Amino acid sequence: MSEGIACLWMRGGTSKGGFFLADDLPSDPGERDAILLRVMGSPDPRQIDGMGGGDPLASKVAVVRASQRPDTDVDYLFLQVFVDQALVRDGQNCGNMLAGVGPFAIERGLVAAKDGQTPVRIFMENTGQTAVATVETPASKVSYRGSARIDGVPGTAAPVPLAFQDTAGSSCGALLPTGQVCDTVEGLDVTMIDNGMPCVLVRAQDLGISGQESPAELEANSALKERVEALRLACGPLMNLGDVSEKSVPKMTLVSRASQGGAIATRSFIPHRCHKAVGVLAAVSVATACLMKGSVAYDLAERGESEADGSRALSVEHPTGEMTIIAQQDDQGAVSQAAVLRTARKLMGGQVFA
Ligand code: NQM
Repeated sequence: MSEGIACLWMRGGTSKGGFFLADDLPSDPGERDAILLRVMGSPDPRQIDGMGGGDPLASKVAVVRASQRPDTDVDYLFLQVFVDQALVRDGQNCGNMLAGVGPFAIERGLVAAKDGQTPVRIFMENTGQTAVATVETPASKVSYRGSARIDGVPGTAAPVPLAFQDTAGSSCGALLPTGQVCDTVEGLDVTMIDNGMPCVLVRAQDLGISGQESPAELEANSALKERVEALRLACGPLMNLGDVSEKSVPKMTLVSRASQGGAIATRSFIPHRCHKAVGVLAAVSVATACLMKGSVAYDLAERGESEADGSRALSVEHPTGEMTIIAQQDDQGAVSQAAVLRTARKLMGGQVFA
């Protein structure tokens, strides 16, 4: 395509990528994906011929449209453009890119800004669930500047709190797709859980590592990577995800005791590269497992006390800091709502060429 396509390039949380209006892309998914592969420069480990950053966290796309639903403002479809394979996948949400969706929707006139803060109700098309993002809009304009700080991103920016409800079973059909809080697969104890993101939790110690290694150390450990991938391929069908050999889920999350005063420590393969931080909905799923007796996370976790309103702050440690999930439990102890603080920044607006 020689004509440019309108887009904003934005950072959302600890990820970045292209934000498009659905009407600016072909409606045919095959045509759309061919364009997005060209835009990102995939497949190529360096993505040298495109906008992608040679890392799955910088090879992401958000497609946004006005919602036709009565209870949401916009629909958001997340697409993972693989870096070194010619694949574009919609089999997961992305809670980090989600942080850019509210500001983008206001910038593009899909949502009218209020003077102060503007809540944007977002239907997440990938899993059919809803999130609410609160965007700073002084004088009815999106403000990206502020004093909120999130680990994994230098400096400060305007806060974008995200609230999730009813994310259980987003892709797997049930919070615990096997019906068990713990299973043994490939000789390892695992908790297969989906509270917004299908994750396989496994104790780092059971894989012969401490769980405090850097992503570079873990990526250099080819024996570990092979074992984790074999486990992932075995868990996929058990989680109702089918053959996952060409999918970006489930995420493989190695858990260990927190070392910085948090609830638990994580190292996540997403699924082949090791996350420099942790995914938002992956952290919600980990926090949920920390509250479930019998899970591989339960005995490792420091749960602290819950507040009078039933909420509980769980700090999920990751390689570049931590992400605090505020989990709301119902009378049965199940996590019914979760909230997390993110920030976003508009980086570039213009036309991208495929
Ligand atoms: O779990 C990366 C990210 C994500 C996903 C990935 C995410 C989430 O950090 O909600 O945000 O797991 O592929 O952007």
